[in-house]
Amino acid sequence: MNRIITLDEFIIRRQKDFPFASGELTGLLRDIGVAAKIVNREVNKAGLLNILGTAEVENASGDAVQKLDLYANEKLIECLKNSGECAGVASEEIEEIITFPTVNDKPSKYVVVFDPLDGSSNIDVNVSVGTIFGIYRRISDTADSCTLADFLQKGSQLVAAGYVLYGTSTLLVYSTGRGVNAFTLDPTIGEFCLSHRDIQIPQRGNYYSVNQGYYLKFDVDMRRYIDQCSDMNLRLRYIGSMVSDIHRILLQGGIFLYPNTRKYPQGKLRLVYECNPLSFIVEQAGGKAITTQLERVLDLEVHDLHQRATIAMGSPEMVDEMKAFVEKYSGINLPKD
Ligand code: P6P
Repeated sequence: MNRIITLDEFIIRRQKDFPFASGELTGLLRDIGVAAKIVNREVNKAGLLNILGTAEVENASGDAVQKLDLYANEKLIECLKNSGECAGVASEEIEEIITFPTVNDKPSKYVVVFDPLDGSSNIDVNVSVGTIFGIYRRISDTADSCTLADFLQKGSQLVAAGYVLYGTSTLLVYSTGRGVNAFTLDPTIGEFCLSHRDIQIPQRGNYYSVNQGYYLKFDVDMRRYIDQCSDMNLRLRYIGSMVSDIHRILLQGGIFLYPNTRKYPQGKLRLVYECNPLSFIVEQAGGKAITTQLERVLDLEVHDLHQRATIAMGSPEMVDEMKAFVEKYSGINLPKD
């Protein structure tokens, strides 16, 4: 039996890979791990507490908020505020950024973006949900409070990103730009333990993941591409929880799509705290992440905390094929005559 390597031990060991690391990012990642354990404790017994159902409020994106969303949001804010390594946060659940006072007069170098409980409409039917996070180094003066500009950096500026998947087991998957590793929570010892070292996404897979119910609302090029996936006998897997759908593709290969629709002409998924962090992870695992307008997601200009984006991400060969297909059928990038 391999020796157990806990998340804390792994993060501390990896800090040695960064000659100039001074421990702040290490501390921040460990604090996120603590928040994940706290949220997991409640997610796992949500059915026993009065925290199921909607909270009768809407979030910044106009979505109905689940009670567990608010719980997860509060716990993440609490852990990050007390960490002393985070200058502020941006959350799917909150319209504006939250700036934190310095802890022990020590300025913080980082800010964190997160979706505290993605896919939360699945909670009441016991389907997996997830927390998504991204970490940026501040571009504002660390002597002052963080600013909105710290959060509107491109995804390519992320210094770390990851997700927690509250599923049949609870996994924390993260990258600091040197590959992707996953840790499974062992509830008997209360530790995340290394379970998937240096994840490499398969070059191609047998799954495509899209909300087929919107088929007639997609542009014709996307409909034809989805038809091709079906003609190639790919298997459709879509549970409406992005973290779960992406995790399957990360491990087994495939492509995840959320194209634009009439209801969401810019796409439904949020760029800052859904698409960018997950695109960072997928690229770090050797995959690709583009919009259905064929731009690299991590290169997108960010002008609003809650801006939406279309997305096609997963196995590199399948994303390349989708790109070629759309170029051929939609005239994008055809040589100008
Ligand atoms: P639809 C959950 O609300 C979410 O943000 C993602 O987790 C998920 O992939 C998507 O929306 C599901 O959206 O329109 O297919 O229900």
